[in-house]
Amino acid sequence: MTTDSGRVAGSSDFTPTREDKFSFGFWTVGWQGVDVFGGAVRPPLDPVEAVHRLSDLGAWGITFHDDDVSDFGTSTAQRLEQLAPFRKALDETGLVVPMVTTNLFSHPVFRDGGFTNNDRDVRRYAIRKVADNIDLAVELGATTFVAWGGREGAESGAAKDVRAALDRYKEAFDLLGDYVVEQGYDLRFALEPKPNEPRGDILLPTIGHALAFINELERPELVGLNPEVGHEEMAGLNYAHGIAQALWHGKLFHLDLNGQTGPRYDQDLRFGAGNARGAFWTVDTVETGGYDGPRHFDFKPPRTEDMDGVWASAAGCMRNYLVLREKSRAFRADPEVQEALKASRLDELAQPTLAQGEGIDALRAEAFDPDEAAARGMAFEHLDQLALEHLYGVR
Ligand SMILES: [Mn+2]
Repeated sequence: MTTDSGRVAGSSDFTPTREDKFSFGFWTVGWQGVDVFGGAVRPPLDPVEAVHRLSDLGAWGITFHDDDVSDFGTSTAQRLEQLAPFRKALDETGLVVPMVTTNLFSHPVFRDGGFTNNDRDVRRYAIRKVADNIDLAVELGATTFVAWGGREGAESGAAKDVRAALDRYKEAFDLLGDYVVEQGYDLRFALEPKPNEPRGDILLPTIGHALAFINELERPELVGLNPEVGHEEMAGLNYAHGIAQALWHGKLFHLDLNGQTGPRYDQDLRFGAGNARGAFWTVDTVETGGYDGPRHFDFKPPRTEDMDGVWASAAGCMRNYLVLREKSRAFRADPEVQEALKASRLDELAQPTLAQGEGIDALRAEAFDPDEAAARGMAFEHLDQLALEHLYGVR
């Protein structure tokens, strides 16, 4: 059966739609390729053009840092005025702004960070800058405010008293949480962990560190996570496991999808490039784990690319997600996979270890033969082979 558009019903041509909720940071397609070894390779991108091009590609949303769309130091009122053409483009296309974030890392004043800068004057300025940008975010309809503390960290030991810095980090989020509640804003914060780069060591380096920090805040319900694929993989961690735990805590407020090849500099490859197997399990976890927020891409089209390459890279992020989503669905629907899951006792893992009313005594009374249990294989290799065959496209 085919639809009007010629698509075969029940199969996908991997064309993104608004329902897929794909969003892009303006700084991704707008990245001019400036890195530590070289200057710009591409012209500046007009945010209005970014909105139209992303909309044409099938995206649903666009996000930005305050200083992406107007100069550092611009007041909120001036920013809103300057954003008039951008907002017109949003209206024309139907693209939304689900998230906004603040740049507390580019200007030299943030050389030692914002909220945890040793310089108290800078900390006071950083909080003010974020409060101003929260006003802007709400004005544009954003409900998530991402906080990446890229310069909150150190290169040397005595330079940063980590416990004092965490006190100041908490102070900032407590204050901003109060601000959001007092203003009646429908806005939640999403912390973005990263282990290093640009600082030698960044505070809240992983999902786990950030989750523990959130529990120390005065309004933990307002604060969750924005985990990035590359940031976890830079630390050698399993991103799918990380977001699964964030979901378990009810803290997966937002996502940064991109590609990374193991522990090295932050590559920000398009989603699906780099660790392809990790990308498969990422999509499987996002799609089956109860996450319904934006599928947000935070990647950097490599410096090798001209603007045609940039748009090809952006389209590739969405296409790879849809390809992997179809593979994940096919994997879950495969009767042989369902048998293999049972053979690997995933259904048993879902059962409580003790039955209702049982205690330690029941366990002590049990006749259990460790040698007999030790002889049972887990059958995980067959299960994983089936997953790889779906990923490799031979099932
Ligand atoms: Mn990154």
